[in-house]
Amino acid sequence: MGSWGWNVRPRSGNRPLPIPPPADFTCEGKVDGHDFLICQTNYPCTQGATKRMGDATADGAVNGADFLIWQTWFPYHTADFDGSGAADANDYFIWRLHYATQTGTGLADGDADHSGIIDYADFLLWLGQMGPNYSPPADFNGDGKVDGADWLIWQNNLGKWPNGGATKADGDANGDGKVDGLDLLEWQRWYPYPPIPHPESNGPVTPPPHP
Ligand SMILES: [Ca+2]
Ligand SMILES: [Ca+2]
Ligand SMILES: [Ca+2]
Ligand SMILES: [Ca+2]
Repeated sequence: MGSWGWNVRPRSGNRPLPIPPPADFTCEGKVDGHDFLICQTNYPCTQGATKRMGDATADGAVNGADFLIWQTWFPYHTADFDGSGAADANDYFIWRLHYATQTGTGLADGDADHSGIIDYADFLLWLGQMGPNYSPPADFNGDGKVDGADWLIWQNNLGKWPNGGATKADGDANGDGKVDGLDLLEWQRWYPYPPIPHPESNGPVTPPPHP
C-alpha cells in the first residue's frame, strides 16, 4: 500500500491515482465496459486470480460475485483528482482551474469522465460524489450556492465574534469561530458557485477512444 494521506495540490506530471474502486480492474479511476470485459475474459477462475484479472471480492476467484460488484459500481468515474482518497473541495478547485484555462486533459487535471476535455460534465460527476446537497464552506445560508446573499451575511456579522463562537451560518467559512477577512477570502475563492457553464466547443477536443 502506498501512502494515501498526502494533501498537496497537484502539479502536472507523475502523480499517484486515487484509490480505485474494487471493480476498477484496470485501476485508472473508472468502472466501465472495459472492466466488464476483463471479468468476462477470465471467467470462470477458481484460484489465483488478482484484481487486475477481474477479482473484485479479493477471494482469488473470478465468479458471479465479481460481476455483481461491477454492476454495483458501473458507471463510475472518480472525481478525486488529487488522490486524497475522496472527492473534496480541493478537487473542485483543480477542476475549476483547468476548466477556466482549458489546459488540462488528464484525470489529475479534473477530467473525471476521461473525455479528453475538462468540461461541465466533470463538475457534475464531482458534485455527484459530494452529494446533491453539498454546501460549500462559504455558503452561509445553506442554499447550495455561494452568491451575494452569503456575502451580505458575512458583511452583517463582520467582527461580531472577536473571541470566537461564530458558526458557518454566521459567516465563518474557515471554522475558526470568527467572522473576518479570512472568511471573505474564502467567499471570494468560491464565488460564484455553482460555476457558470460555458460552451465547451473552445477546448481541446479529440477525445481518446473509449474501450
Ligand atoms: Ca480529493
Ligand atoms: Ca471530461
Ligand atoms: Ca448561499
Ligand atoms: Ca472565520
